Amino acid sequence: MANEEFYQEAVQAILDSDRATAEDVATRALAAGLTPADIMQNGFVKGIQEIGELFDSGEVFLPELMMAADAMAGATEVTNAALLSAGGAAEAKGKVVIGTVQGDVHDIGKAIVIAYLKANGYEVTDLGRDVAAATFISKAKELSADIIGMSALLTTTMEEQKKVIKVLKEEGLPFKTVVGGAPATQRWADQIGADAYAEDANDGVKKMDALLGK
Ligand code: B1M
Repeated sequence: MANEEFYQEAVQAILDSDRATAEDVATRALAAGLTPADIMQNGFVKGIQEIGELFDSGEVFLPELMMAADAMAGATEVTNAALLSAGGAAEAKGKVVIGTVQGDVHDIGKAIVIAYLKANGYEVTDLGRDVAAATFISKAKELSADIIGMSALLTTTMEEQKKVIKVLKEEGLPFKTVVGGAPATQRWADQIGADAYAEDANDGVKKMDALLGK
């Protein structure tokens, strides 16, 4: 089966909100030699973006969006498991605490970022979603983290990234910060004083490596 056919099946599984098929396509694509990044970026992510556009234009509603997200979560679990079994350095490059900011429940992208970080030798603590600024900071202190990673998918919740960084600066805390999520940009990161902006999971690894001199 050609790669393109897997990509189309992956897009369709998300459009159909069909978790079982999404998991099956991911499993077959990996067995056929596609990488987790290939099948995610060219297939499943395209599908969830298409659903997002349909939601935007009022052609699908929140229940459909939630079901598509569930199918996406199934595919992500399969590809993330493959990433993790392939990677893993002997000694951790650094400690990262990561979460989706307060008021925001989008966590599909964060799950992908976490899998990439772990596969590339980072010790990662997932704080989950809807994480308060105070929790990012107290967990980073408790675990002596090197980096705080914050994901935000809503223009309204991006402000939470700013809030965390403001407190860190006020308290003179040493943690590096990386911000990501669809509405975040390098400009936003500069504006709020984040140490780095990451466009996607791969970029997240690169930016954290650079911050820690790895
Ligand atoms: Co929502 N949603 N959603 N949603 N949703 C968006 C984000 C939206 C753009 C859809 C739209 O209108 N077109 C829109 C936001 C508009 C805006 O703010 N400008 C939106 C809205 C409005 C909402 C609700 C308000 C809808 C409502 O209730 N009326 C609501 C908000 C709930 C809340 O959070 N309080 C809501 C709810 C949901 C669901 C629960 C149904 C579901 C999320 C399920 C889940 O995550 N468990 C959902 C989904 C699935 C989406 C879309 C369709 C897809 C998001 C996604 O998973 N993308 C999204 C539309 C879109 O993005 N096109 C949309 C795939 C994922 C792999 O990409 O998350 O960008 P992404 O992650 C990437 C990079 O951004 C980066 O790497 C990842 C991997 O490459 N990255 C990082 C992300 N975090 C990073 C952190 C890093 C580094 C890189 O370091 C720390």
